[in-house]
Amino acid sequence: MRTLTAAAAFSVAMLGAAYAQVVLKSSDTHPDGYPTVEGVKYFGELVKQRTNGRYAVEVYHSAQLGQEKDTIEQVRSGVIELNRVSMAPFNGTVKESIVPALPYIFRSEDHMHKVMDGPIGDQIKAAFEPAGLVALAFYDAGARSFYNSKKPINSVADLAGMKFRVIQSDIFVDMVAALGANATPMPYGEVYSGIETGVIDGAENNYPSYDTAKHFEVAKHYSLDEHTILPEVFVMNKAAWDKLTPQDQAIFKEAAKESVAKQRELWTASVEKSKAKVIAAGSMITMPEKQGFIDAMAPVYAKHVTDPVLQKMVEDVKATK
Ligand code: GTR
Repeated sequence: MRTLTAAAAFSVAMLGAAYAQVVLKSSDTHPDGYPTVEGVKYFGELVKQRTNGRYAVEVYHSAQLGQEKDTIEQVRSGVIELNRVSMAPFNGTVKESIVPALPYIFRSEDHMHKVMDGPIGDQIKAAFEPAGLVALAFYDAGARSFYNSKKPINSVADLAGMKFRVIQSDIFVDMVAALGANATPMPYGEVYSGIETGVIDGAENNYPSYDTAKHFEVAKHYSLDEHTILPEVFVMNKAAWDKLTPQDQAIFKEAAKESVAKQRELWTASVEKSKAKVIAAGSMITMPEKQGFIDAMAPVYAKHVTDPVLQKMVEDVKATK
């Protein structure tokens, strides 16, 4: 009898634990194994451990839940609880997200880290709240550069009249126009066929994206102009966040912070791996003369940095040592 009662109590406890688990869905456009996917998985493991299994995270990689712009709507409305996306698609909704997307605003990846890990990063995080989101972490995405199927790019003049897919942000459209080329914003998932069919001449991204999205197969010329060192952002639906106890919020925050260190480590390794892979596959790399690109960006700043809040932020970024 005693054994039976104990067994019954045990299964009730198990049942209770199973029902108590809240599964949070997270989206990512990248394939399994990509540093952002692994960063969020790591976050999920820490959260699960530290909440004794009350919360778990399921990462839907490879754009299973849709293209980035659509999944941003899903996380804002609460259809999914979490999302890892680039900062650029937020440029139209979260004003402060414009700052890290500006061309050549960061002197180096180290400079970007100092800014995003400090008070300006906190200011940007806070700006996501009115959009119904809590920005949990910023992840690395290296520097974005142009690649194309037509010819090597060594200077701004070489870009004249070419057609590039850009990430969905007006900053990028205007940046490409300022360089004398044409920009078409389109979802990431359509870029490969766009280049293959000649609808566009190329796109712009970092080494790991150029590699894992297989764009290197159709665009052999990669020119490292490094126009933006654009971080990623890992966001949570604000209503879902508000349901957490303060103790659980602290667990989520700490897990997010630890996942940043993990993601950065994986990022550095993946850049090297992708670089070696695309070069071995025949990609031709050029190092264009950068100053011409930097000088061409004045109209982008003149158009997008008119708001005093943004002007101050840009100054603060520049002053960050
Ligand atoms: C990648 C980024 C993705 C996505 C993609 C794009 O570097 O990690 O989140 O924004 O670029 O260009 O659409």
